[in-house]
Amino acid sequence: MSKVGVIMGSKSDLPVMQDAIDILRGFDIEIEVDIVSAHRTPEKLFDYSKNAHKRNIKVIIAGAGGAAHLPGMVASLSPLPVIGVPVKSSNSIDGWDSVLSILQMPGGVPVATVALNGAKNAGILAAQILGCSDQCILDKIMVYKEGLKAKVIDSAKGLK
Ligand code: RP5
Repeated sequence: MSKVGVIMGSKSDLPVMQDAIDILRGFDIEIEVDIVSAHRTPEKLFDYSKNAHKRNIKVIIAGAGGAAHLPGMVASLSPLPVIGVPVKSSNSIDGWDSVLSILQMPGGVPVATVALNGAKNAGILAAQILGCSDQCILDKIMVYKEGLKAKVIDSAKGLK
């Protein structure tokens, strides 16, 4: 089965990254979660990035805060699509540091960057990528979107 790799620079990122894990589990998508630090475990970063696609991982979600080099470095080494989650961490000034570190990649090395702490959307985007070649996942995404619509319509009831 195709998998999504969910990695983060520190265990302190887990409360934010849990949203990606939860939504992917909700779609019954297999995930592999790990801590990979660009600055503290550069050899592990290299090994992970060079080999993730050999374990049937199809998309990588990478979250990091502060000087957030993890998603960009993974994208530089891996052939897989990388979704970056900027995390507002203890060493972030106000979050913009993480956002810009992940967003402003040079041409040729894309990282699909979601909003600050936007791990839930990263999970949905990863599911949508897998859904391009897996009808079962695509069906679940359509059901999920119907659910979003129903919630908005319900919330408007009784307002008029
Ligand atoms: C980044 O530094 C991590 O991704 C984390 O967001 C931040 C702080 O890490 P800790 O000092 O909490 O381990 O590399």
